[in-house]
Amino acid sequence: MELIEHLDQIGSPYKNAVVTIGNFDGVHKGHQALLAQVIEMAEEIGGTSVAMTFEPHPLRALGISSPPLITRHDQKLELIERSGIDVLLCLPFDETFASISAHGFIQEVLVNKIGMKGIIIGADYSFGKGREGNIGLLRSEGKRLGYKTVVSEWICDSETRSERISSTRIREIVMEGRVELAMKYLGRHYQIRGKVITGRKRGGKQLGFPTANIKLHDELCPKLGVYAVTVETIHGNFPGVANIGFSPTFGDQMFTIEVHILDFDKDIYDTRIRVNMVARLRDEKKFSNIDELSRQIKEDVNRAKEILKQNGYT
Ligand code: RBF
Ligand code: MG
Repeated sequence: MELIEHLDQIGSPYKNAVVTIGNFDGVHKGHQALLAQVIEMAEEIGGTSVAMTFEPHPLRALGISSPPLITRHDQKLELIERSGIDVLLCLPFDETFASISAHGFIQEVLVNKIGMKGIIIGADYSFGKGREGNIGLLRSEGKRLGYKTVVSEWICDSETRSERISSTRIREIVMEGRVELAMKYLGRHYQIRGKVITGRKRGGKQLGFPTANIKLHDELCPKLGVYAVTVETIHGNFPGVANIGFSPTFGDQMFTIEVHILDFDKDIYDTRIRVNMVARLRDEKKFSNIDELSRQIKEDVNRAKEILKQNGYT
């Protein structure tokens, strides 16, 4: 995949570019379907598949707050690359973009600069100054400028068939701790990333369950509680149990995200790890003593092992 971070990097227009534009936060099943359609149409016309997104998020660039990202820049890039798209335009949403008219954007940027011959977008997409760029405008300009416009259908929950898969919905689901459902909508487990930092050093000594404490890189944190997870480390992938919360048994009210990695004894301080949230086991509880908490964690470990085995991880 070619990554373009500024329009100036494009020398000549791409051959028969088929374009999609969006925030793609989460790169969820709906986005994946859209990207696949773009790749398919590009193949049909012997062209180039192109995805366009803005970094940082246009609302933030304008100083307006926006919800926590499901996938930050680095992960979004990886996932779009994995989709098989030829070119990713990841552009700064600067003055030029904020002030360009929808007409100007279509003609100058999409058609002249990128070489667009086809565009596939979701039904709710709008762009340009005052959001005046919409499907209607794309269609009418397409006739004049010689490109095809395709509006992509919504992808819905495969069981309920009614609930639309959207970034907004996935954010809610993750915040509710429903990581199993998030997995269905994302087509992969919800993942958090971060660096392993020094904790209170009591997990191993006092509880018998040492934990890697994570300084969260992500914006969206799942609901507090205990989860069965898989952990990607510099030493490979391992099953684990994670706790997100305040360790109320100890009463020091410090928020931590920590993971006990099963059958693991390596030093991973200061390295980056990725934690895939497979299943939610329970709420965090205040135990009357450390032994009770320790017994509960042992049970959590056994349940996690079972669940991960069922899912084919161990
Ligand atoms: N601390 C609590 O106070 N209540 C809990 O229910 C709780 N559950 C945990 C479950 C797991 C799987 C792990 C790894 C930790 C849990 N902890 C819980 C956090 C524990 O108190 C913490 O790891 C140690 O205090 C070390 O910081
Ligand atoms: Mg720890």
